[in-house]
Amino acid sequence: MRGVILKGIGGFYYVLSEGRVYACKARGIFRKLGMTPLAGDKVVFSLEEGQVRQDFDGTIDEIEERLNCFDRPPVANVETMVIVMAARDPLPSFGLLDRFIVSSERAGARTVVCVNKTDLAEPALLERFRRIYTPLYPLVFMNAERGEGEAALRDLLRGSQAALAGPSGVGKSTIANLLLGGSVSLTGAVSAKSLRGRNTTRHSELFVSGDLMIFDTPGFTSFEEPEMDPAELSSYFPEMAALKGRCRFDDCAHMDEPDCAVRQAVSEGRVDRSRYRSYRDMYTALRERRQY
Ligand SMILES: Nc1nc2c(ncn2[C@@H]2O[C@H](COP(=O)(O)OP(=O)(O)O)[C@@H](O)[C@H]2O)c(=O)[nH]1
Ligand SMILES: [Mg+2]
Ligand SMILES: [Zn+2]
Repeated sequence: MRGVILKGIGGFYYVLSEGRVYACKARGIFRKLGMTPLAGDKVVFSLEEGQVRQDFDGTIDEIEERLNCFDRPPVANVETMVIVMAARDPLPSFGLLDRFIVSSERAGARTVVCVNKTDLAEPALLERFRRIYTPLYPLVFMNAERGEGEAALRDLLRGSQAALAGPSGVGKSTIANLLLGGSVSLTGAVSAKSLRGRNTTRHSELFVSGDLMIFDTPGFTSFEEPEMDPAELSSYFPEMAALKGRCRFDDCAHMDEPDCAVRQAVSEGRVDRSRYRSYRDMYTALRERRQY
């Protein structure tokens, strides 16, 4: 049988398959290979039949190849990364947003940008988000406290394993509750309380409600600076990647080289200045770290 791991606790993995949850153990081979099954893993498992005393339903035989996986929090297969910023409280940082976006792109996730707390926003700030990000990613404006924007986000997340990432206080838990709200989790563990509030989540869990699948991920409040070759960076800025091959030098870093198509595009307003600034800041940081 095939299914997806909702969570792992105390050596048991709770696998959702065709609307039912099975408590499974993992074959010893995974430990030998140094592989830990993670919430979000797609697995093949077999049911244990005819045991005298069954304290579990099945055994995980295979873990399907992962799209991506993360250590902190420990989850696999984040298909959609919703990056949440608040319009205020806390004030957004475009540089931070772009760093989150690069991490998402690098992980091969589909990126969605969500601006919450629109009720507290200066209209000019929302306009700035709209101008910069509308051409690049799906952009959702929300007031999670009032449920505004919920339908738009729901439409984007249908059928895709999604995580909410962003600084603390921006409303990730409020949004998760809104999307999953009122539904009884298949594991019986979801409650508004477990998603909200102070109690830090000790394990990662994938919550399923109808056709939504959302990781409870208090850990996605900061990404570590991705360790990568600085030359890779521009490939995670789609508007720069689109200009690939147009610079004078094939290995142009789009920093100070002559006849750089990216800098040309910035000066003509085809690539946003704030995005380019984020690129420069990240590039410089990556290059400096390489020198040690
Ligand atoms: N004004 C306003 N407050 C919100 C909104 N969404 C969430 N909040 C509040 O912002 C605070 C932080 O929300 P929370 O979901 O815990 O943020 P998290 O740290 O990202 O999980 C809470 O007091 C929420 O009630 C919103 O759309 N507007
Ligand atoms: Mg939270
Ligand atoms: Zn260039």
